[in-house]
Amino acid sequence: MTEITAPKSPVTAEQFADEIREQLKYAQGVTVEQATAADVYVAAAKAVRNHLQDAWFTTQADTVNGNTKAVGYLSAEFLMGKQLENALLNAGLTDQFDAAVEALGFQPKDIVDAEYEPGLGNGGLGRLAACFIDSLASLGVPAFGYGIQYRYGIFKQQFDENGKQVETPDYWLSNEEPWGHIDYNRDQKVSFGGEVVEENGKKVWKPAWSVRAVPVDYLVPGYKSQRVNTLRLWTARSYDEFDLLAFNRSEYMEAVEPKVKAENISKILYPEDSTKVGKELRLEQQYFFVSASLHDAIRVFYPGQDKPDLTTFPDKITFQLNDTHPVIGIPELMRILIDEYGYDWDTAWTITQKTFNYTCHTLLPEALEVWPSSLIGELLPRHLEIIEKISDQFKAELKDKGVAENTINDMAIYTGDAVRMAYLATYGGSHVNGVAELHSQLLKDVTLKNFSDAYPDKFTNVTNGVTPRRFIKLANPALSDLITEGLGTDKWLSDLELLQGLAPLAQDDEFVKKFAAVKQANKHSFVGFAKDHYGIDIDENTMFNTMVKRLHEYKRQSLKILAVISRYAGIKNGTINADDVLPRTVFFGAKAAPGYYLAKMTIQLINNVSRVVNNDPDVKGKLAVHMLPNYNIEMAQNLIPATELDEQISQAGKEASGTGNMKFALNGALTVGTLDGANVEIRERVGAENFFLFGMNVDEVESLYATGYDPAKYYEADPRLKQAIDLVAGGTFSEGDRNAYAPLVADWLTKDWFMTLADFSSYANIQAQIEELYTHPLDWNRKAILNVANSGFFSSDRSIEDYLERIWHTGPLA
Ligand code: 9GP
Repeated sequence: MTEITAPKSPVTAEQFADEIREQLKYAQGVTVEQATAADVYVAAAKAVRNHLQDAWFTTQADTVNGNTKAVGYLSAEFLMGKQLENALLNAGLTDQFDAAVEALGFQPKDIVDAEYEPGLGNGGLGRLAACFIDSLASLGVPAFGYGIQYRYGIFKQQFDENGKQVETPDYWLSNEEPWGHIDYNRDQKVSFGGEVVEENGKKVWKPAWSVRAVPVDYLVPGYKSQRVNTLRLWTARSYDEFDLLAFNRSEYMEAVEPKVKAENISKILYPEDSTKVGKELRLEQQYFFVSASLHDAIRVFYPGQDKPDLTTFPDKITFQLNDTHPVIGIPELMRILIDEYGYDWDTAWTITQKTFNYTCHTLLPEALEVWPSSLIGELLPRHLEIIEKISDQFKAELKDKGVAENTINDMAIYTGDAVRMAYLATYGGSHVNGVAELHSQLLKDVTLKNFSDAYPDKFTNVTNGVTPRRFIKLANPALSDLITEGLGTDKWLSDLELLQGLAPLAQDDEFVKKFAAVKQANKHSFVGFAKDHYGIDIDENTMFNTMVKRLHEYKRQSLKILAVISRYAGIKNGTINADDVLPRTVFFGAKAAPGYYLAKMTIQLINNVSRVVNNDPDVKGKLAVHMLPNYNIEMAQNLIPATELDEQISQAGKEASGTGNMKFALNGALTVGTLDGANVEIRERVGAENFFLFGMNVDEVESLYATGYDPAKYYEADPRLKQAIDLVAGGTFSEGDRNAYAPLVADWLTKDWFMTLADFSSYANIQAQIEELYTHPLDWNRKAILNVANSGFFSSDRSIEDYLERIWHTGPLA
């Protein structure tokens, strides 16, 4: 094992300033006098990267030469957030950076803000992947994140004058991007299409076209671990850049067609997280990054070997399949082993099954990918054959286990018409996990029940977590300082359960007041942030009440906006005494998939409720509503620390876990929520008395479905709800146009698949309890402290330790 060399730091601030100057001068060609904040950002990023370089090389060498199995995290999304502050923190260079940029005549915040946030993920799934690679590096576990360097990330969201969502492309690479190393010499060829022929009794795939997968390496520095792992994102390039003959025939578009076709593969992140579009390109993307990554791992672990002993592959690296997106890796590894390295089927299968594990992140059946077999056959004909054979083998295995014929049919991986990727992943890997206790239980009891009956030992749970470095230390420096003061140490940043030491301080009024002051200061900062970014005025002496997440019916933004409307109507018509109303500012942040009609209409409604409420003098000072555009990591880092009440109000049994809920609890917000996803575990840990629970549980939801759900009944039964819906239907939020929200209203009254109406009364009723507590700031803040103190479990470090123990069976480098 190579000796771990300490990172080059500590450098002095002067030295760091010199390094920035050098970068500006030699790499960027600008003087300090000419430099803008954006120039200094690039220079500082490169200077930090240089400091991480040696530790990166050492970690790579130890990963290959040591005896510790590495982790390969295969994920179509890595939602990293801005990198500079995080890299500085982990490299131990924050103070030097601050002093250096000040010496150069800049404000550190302006430099950090100059970074453009890469949006290579849709939401929770991608952000979880980013937290996990941070934790792997911080724990010193050798790991590779493998994904795609999309040219366009998740769309930028704006609102038009009618409040409708408008999507614009997020061209995050339009300026210099200082973090990635593009490595043309470690490229991989990925092929598609064509046919399978028999040659000398062997199946030979003759693909029709190929693209060049070029890796772009991002350094993933661990916090205080002196380890730097790799995030390898593939970008697609063409082997045929330019067809000169076509060009000379004046066929200019044709001349670049192969290039366009190839580069399309890594062009755009699908702005979807559960519905299905753009099938072909999406499958191309999945195969592209998975095939390149598997070949890359063989290159890394068996350098220069023509005939490596790949029976040892699962001892070198274990691959985690993040949702179904990378599951095509299972037939691909089979193909590589059989066709490229000559292993027999059984040996290949043993290696493959040992190599992969699968995390399922959803409970919505429609979010488990199912590919038409015709599409797989066209794009990956050899893989389709392999999948069919896996499917047959699986059926035979189930038969041997005595599973009934009809159950075997229900469990088919390959149905003839389609391939069910979740089933392939469950059979083709060693372990399957859900992402919260309740979710894992429901996977076993419902979604993958037959599989869990047949293979009970495969199933386990790993509750999600979030990195405290980004989501407490960087997002909430004031709270971090107070925690460190309270605990007398900053070790909690790498051992989050130490937060429990804060629990007794919830009884110490002086500490509670300091905690309240931190929250107030964060609210004040957010008021400034919102003014700068969105041009809005916010009253910081109101309760900050936040609901931020993707827009989806099951998450029930509708429930929140109906409750807001009902509050508004109540104040207006006097059923609620205005003097009794606790002033609140309600924040929403949510992107809707561009093709998701009702989700987009909900955004439009929220924007228009905001317009009406915020301009109505009758409710001024009592109620304000803001739909903040383009929710992203930066907004999360600013809004979460300022939030006092967090909304986690999905229908029970639909949110697999949620991770926003963890971030809010760790930043001292109280939660109003249902018994869903990780809310269940958060409530258990922080204490039922410190969590505002409402609504039906999973069993109640199920029995209501079973007995026949009639939403109109709930509309008739609660005058508050009726009034709110009537206002929407009557045109109050559409300048009198009664049709504007008709589809949404019709859905609520006749379908309401996620039972928003059934949970409305319970949700509206709990508000009195929330507001009563809020009028006693000491009591409120005591509970908020207990939320922080008891949420240490929700560190992604703990999640990774659970994966290591339950699934990966590996650990830190020696
Ligand atoms: O919807 C889940 C969310 O509940 C969970 O927190 C996140 C990370 O595990 O994954 C989300 N799932 C997806 O985005 C698609 O399966």
